[in-house]
Amino acid sequence: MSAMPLADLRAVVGDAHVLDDADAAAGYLTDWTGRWTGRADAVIRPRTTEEMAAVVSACAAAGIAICVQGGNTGLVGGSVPPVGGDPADRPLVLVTTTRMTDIDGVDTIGRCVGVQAGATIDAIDRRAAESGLRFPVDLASRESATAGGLVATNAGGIRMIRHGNTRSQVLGVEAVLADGRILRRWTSLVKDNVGYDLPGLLAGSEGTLAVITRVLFRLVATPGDTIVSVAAVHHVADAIGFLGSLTDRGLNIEAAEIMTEAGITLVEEYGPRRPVAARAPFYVLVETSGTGDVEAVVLEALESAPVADAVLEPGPARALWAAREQHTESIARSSATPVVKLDVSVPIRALPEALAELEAVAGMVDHPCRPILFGHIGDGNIHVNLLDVPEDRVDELTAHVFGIVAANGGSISAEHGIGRAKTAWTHLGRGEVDRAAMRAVKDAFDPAGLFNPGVLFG
Ligand code: 2HG
Ligand code: ZN
Repeated sequence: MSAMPLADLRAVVGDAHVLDDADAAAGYLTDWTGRWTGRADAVIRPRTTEEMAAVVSACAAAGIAICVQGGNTGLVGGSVPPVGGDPADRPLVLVTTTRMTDIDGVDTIGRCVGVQAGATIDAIDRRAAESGLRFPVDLASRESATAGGLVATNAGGIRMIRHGNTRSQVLGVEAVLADGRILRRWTSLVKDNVGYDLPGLLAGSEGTLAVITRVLFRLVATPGDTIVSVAAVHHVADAIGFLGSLTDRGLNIEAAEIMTEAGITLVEEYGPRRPVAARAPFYVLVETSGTGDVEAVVLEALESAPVADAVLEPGPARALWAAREQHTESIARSSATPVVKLDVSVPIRALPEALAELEAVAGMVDHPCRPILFGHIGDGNIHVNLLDVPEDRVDELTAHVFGIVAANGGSISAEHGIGRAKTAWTHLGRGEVDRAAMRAVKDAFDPAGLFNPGVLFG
């Protein structure tokens, strides 16, 4: 192994974009939740795919591990290097796509747009809107979360119920392989069935197979008139019933979220007003679209559903969304310790039981901790957030949560991925043969294990 080729890297990206000073690099090394702070010998900021390829080539030749970072909004520690640096003791660099923000013109006939990996959701959606279209992936962190990160984690988000996950939006990718060669699958053809779906494989690979540098995304039509309603309900089953009565009436569900009284009370302390006057254990927010008088149909559905109280407003209804969207930040501000974030899913029919069991988890350890549950009810996806958990109780609580999830036929990672947080638990979600096949794919793409060591495989 040779020493860090800093001069070569500087020649590729420019002096200003190789940060080997601890203070300059610090902002890139702690993840959004504050739980993980990694160690890297330098932070590298390439501008183009070719620069990224040259950086990877130089690192590969010198046996240097490479961690990849987009908007650093991930919630499982996958966007920062390992705490002690590379587990195999090699030098390690963090490459960030922060300067790779170009967005092409929209192809209005093929309904797609090519973007660099560092383009944010918000910027891509604004470009799509110029052509009357919409980027089908949306998350509360839309102003920071980037294309590369969305694809690498196969992000879900609030529009997944309508359009599917990020993988379903990827028509093409450009990515740098572990030896520095550039893989390019770039076609707006919806029918193109030649061999393995490599873009689909890179989606959800969490930076362990290649560095995604550009993405060709599908765009969708904007939904026209939408109605956002928030209903207070006494039982999760009532929320599910309300959703059913909307779809039975022919409406499209654009988003369907659930919150609890504890969550709304906490968020209210940080600004957003209560969306509904009445108090109830649960609140369901649904954005609907359709043809004809959508508002009248939603009102009719609300009248037939067992809801305690409800409000509705034409979309985008940002004020109604605020209480839901500010859960993550309010929770982070309120917890005395880094929040334990367990993003799980269960079959929708199991939600009422599973939510009750998950709420009770806090009482299972001998230390007061506060659970706040919320999530994407239409996808059976619950974000279990445990506040004030001392570090030495994290594993115990995680085991309880995942036990409940497994008993209810659910998944230990619904939409955030595995990252560093869940590597010890993947056996709960994938069998031995399945894990061995994933390992074989990793070894084929990255035989020296240079990319994102410690992510996904532990
Ligand atoms: C959301 O749905 C995100 O807002 C974040 O997936 C979830 O903070 C969380 O636990
Ligand atoms: Zn979510």
